[in-house]
This record gives sequence, C-alpha cells and structure tokens, in this order.
Amino acid sequence: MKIYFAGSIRGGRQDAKLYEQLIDYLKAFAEVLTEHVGDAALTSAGDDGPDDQFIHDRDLDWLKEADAVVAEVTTVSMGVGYEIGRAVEMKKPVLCLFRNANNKRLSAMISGCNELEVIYYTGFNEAKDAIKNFLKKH
Ligand code: 6IA
Repeated sequence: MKIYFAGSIRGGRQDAKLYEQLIDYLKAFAEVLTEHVGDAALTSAGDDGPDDQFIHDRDLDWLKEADAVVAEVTTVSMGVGYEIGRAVEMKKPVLCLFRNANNKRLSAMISGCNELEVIYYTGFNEAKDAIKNFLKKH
C-alpha cells in the first residue's frame, strides 16, 4: 500500500517533528511516498531545492500513485489544502488529523467535507489509533 502523507512546509514547520513521527508510524504498514515532509532539515524558507513547477508536478504524480492520503492539518497550509482537494477529486480515501491545540479551528472546507475522514486528537497515541483504523478500512 502506498500512502501520500501531507503536512505543512511553507505554511510553517512548527509540527515537522510530529510529521516525522507520524511518517515513521505509517511506515510500519505502508510505503510513504512523501517522507521529506517530516525532514527537520526542510525549512519553510529554504529555496535550494528543485523549482516550484517540478515540486508540484512530481507531488501530483505521487498523489495519483497513492492508494490513500494521510494529512496532518493543524498547521494551516495552502499546499496541504490543495492536495486534499485534488485527492477528493481523484476519489482517494483521505484521513485528516487535527490536533486540538491553542483554540485553533479547522477550516470548514475540511471539517464540512463528508468525503473526508476528519479526526480530532490530542495525544500522539490517539493519532496512531486513527491511522491504524483508517488503514484497516482501506
Ligand atoms: O503550502 P505548503 O508548502 O505548506 O504545502 C505543503 C504540501 O505541499 C506538502 O504536503 C507537500 O506534499 C507539498 N510540498 C510543498 N513544498 C514541497 C517541497 N519542497 N517538496 C515536496 N513537497 C512539497 C518545498 C521546498 C521549499 C521550501 C524550498
């Protein structure tokens, strides 16, 4: 099984460590196509990588190839929102994980979309349980 993991990059890297932990957990069950999202060395500022069109086209190819998408959506990210929308159009199963933190509220375009599976969690163990249940279903 191939998983596309989505998490904020230019939207802010404050949860990068958490993405890395979630990716490590996912790797016990599936191939993760987007491991770089959890790479602590990838900052929101750096511009030394490939150009943006390359990133977009390569990521969309991975999205098409994926059997399912897991998105950590607590840190607001234009790119993650876009990936989720494209995945819905492709009829892929999508799990969105939102951490109850700092009185932040999830966008209605995610929480109100019944084609998505949205899970609100507090601790890492809850996120792991949500992933396990999601993968079992798909
Ligand atoms: O709008 P954001 O940058 O927060 O969007 C993050 C999402 O878009 C992630 O889920 C990634 O799948 C994808 N994405 C955005 N930028 C990149 C990237 N390099 N490499 C791979 N996937 C990306 C950007 C590096 C840049 C900071 C120099």
